[in-house]
Amino acid sequence: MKLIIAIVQDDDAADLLKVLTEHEFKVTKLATTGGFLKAGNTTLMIGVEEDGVDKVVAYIEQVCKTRKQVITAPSSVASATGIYMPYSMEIEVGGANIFVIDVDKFIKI
Ligand code: 2BA
Repeated sequence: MKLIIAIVQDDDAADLLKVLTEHEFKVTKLATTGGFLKAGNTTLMIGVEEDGVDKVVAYIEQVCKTRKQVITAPSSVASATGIYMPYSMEIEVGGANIFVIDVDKFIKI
C-alpha cells in the first residue's frame, strides 16, 4: 500500500476531492499553510493500493493547473535610507507537490 500526500491550491481542492471520491478513492483533507507564502493551501492524504498511484496522480494533474502569481514579499534589504522596501516577484502557483510513501501497515479497526 502507498500513502500519497498531495499539497494543492485551496482553489483546486474541492474539484479534486470530488473527482477522487467519485472514483472511489479514500481521501483525508487537511487545511495547511505553505512555509514560503504563509498562505493557506490544502494537503490531501490518499491511501491506495500500488496500482492506484498512477490513476490518482493523473487525476491530480487533470485538476490542478499551474498559474503565475505576483506576490509582494514583506521586505527586502534596507535601502541607503534604512527603509525596508517591499518588492514584487512572480512565482508559479498551483499544480501540486506530491509525495508517494510506502506504507508498511494499514490498520482499520
Ligand atoms: P509555499 O511554501 O507557500 O510555497 C509557495 C510557492 O512559492 C512555491 O510553489 C514556489 O513557487 C514558491 N517558493 C517556495 N519557496 C520558495 C523560495 N525559497 N524561494 C522562492 N520561491 C519559493 P510550490 O513549489 O508549488 O509549493 C507549493 C506548496 O507546496 C508550498 O507552499 C509548500 O506548502 C508545499 N511544498 C512544496 N515543496 C515542498 C516540500 N519539499 N516539502 C514540504 N512541502 C512542500
